[in-house]
Amino acid sequence: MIISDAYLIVTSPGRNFVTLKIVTESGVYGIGDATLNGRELAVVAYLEEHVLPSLIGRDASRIEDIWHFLYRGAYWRRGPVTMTAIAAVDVALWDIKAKAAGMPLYQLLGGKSRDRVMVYGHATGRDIEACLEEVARHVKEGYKAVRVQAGVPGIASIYGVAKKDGEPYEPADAELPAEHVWSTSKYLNHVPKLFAAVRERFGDDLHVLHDVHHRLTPIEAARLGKEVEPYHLFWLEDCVPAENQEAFGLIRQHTTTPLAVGEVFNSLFDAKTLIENQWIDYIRATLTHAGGITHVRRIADLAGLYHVRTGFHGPTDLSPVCLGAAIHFDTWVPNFGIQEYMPHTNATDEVFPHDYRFEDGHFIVGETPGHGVDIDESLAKQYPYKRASLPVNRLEDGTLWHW
Ligand code: CS2
Ligand code: MG
Repeated sequence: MIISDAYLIVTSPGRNFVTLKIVTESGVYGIGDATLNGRELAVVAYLEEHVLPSLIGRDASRIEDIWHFLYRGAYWRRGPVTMTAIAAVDVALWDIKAKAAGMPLYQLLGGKSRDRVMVYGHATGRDIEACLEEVARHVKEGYKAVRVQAGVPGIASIYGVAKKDGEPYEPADAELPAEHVWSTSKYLNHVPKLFAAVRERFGDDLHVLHDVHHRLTPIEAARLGKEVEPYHLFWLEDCVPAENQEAFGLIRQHTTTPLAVGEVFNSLFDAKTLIENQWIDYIRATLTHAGGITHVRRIADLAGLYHVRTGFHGPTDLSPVCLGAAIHFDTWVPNFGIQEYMPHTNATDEVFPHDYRFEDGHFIVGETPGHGVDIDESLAKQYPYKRASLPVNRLEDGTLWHW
């Protein structure tokens, strides 16, 4: 299983994706997702300049050794670019190993812990009523869990809400960072009304999630967590920026609302303190940004010791390759929580043919050897890369805040 070639496919069917393809002398190949939203070409440069040349001639079956060659051998360890690059190599190698073994990836990990994987969809609206209509659409489509995000009166543009109701939400929508304005007080005074309206309309059984998107201070998050307890959310996500893991200890003292964090994490060390102190309930770090299956498996195992479950990040800025591999991981991992699911566009799904399928609010994993996702390279060529940046956020007084 000697690696004979390794190259990147950058394509933009509606948004940018970076895919790594590793080919072995036997012709068996694997693919990995290397997409880092708004920083795609940084990962391309890291892989092409510092990783791919050293893969040629290596034994593709030695996944653990190659992982450490790229992690310990990097010297400048961790960080989103490095760990996304490592993840792309890792997932491609697991894809090769499963194909060579003639089995779907979940079998190689340890077999099924469940027959289907519960997902949560995104219900958004520029106001509460519009959001409730989106919740109703998701419930009709069979979703058992829905993330709700609505506009806030007095805030022109807010995370998670498309410019036009019913349109897909794509934050990286400008070549250079758009500048949004944020008001914590307007948000905190308004958002509990959203959850009250959802419970009023849809009752208690629907799993309701919400993403604060890194914008509160710990005591503000504690206030919000306490105020929404009557609506028993499935989770409150990213309520504060998580570089300071200890902040979650303060939030935890004040509220029983479950907490989720970690989509921006890229290694176990970003989450270790949070998990060991049981300051969170769900860990969101997913395969593409946290070093691939080899590393995320270790995060999940540590989390399992402390009653923390997985809740993989899964927006449209992660490709179907990430989603496909994640569904295999979700099907195996003992401490599975939930899988985020934002449907990709038809153009994206055509570029990335796959065997996973959505059914009644869940994903059913495919049985194709490997992770079950491929890339149509000739179709991919039809969608050239176009720089797209994530927005930035300012407070009303102009302070550069967290987006
Ligand atoms: C969000 C993401 O899905 C989520 O939970 O936090 O959509 C996030 O904004 C994007 O991945 C940023 O590229
Ligand atoms: Mg999020």
